[in-house]
Amino acid sequence: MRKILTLCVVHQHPRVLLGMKKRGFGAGRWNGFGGKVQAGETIEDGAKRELLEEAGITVNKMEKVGLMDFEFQGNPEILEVHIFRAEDFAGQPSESEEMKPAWYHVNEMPYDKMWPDDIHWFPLFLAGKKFQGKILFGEADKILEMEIKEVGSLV
Ligand code: 6U4
Repeated sequence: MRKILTLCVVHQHPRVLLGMKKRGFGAGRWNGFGGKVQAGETIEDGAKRELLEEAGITVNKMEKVGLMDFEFQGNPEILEVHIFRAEDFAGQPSESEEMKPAWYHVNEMPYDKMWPDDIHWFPLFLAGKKFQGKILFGEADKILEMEIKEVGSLV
């Protein structure tokens, strides 16, 4: 069983826009913006919709840079997360019920308050690489197995 999710990070070097997730899955962690793709929308359209809903900004152009499968031990569901990079946007990042946005300098990423996999792929993201991988999480979101590789293009 696969669940398709989006994750979009605005990267205006040397800063990135992250959001503190206030509720739901991953609450209490800084992350990109995103969520479930809805019936009838493309994955990219889903990512744009979530950016608007969660951060109040509009993005025209985004690039898919990562594809990660996340699994939790004992749970048959696979989270297929499509990761996008955006640079230009319109509007003013603003707090929503779900997320509180903040800019972080790329050298001061709050990795200890992010998903534990992020420290492994964000350096690729920040270097402008494309990547693909999978992670198996155990108790307390501890990483049990991890495979991340740089790829030339994404399917
Ligand atoms: P709703 O429907 O709002 O209750 P919720 O359960 O809060 O949904 P949702 O839809 O916001 O979850 O999606 C979770 C978000 O977390 C997506 O943007 C993908 C992201 N995400 C999930 N696992 C992640 C992981 N291991 N590392 C990461 N982001 C992850 O960096």
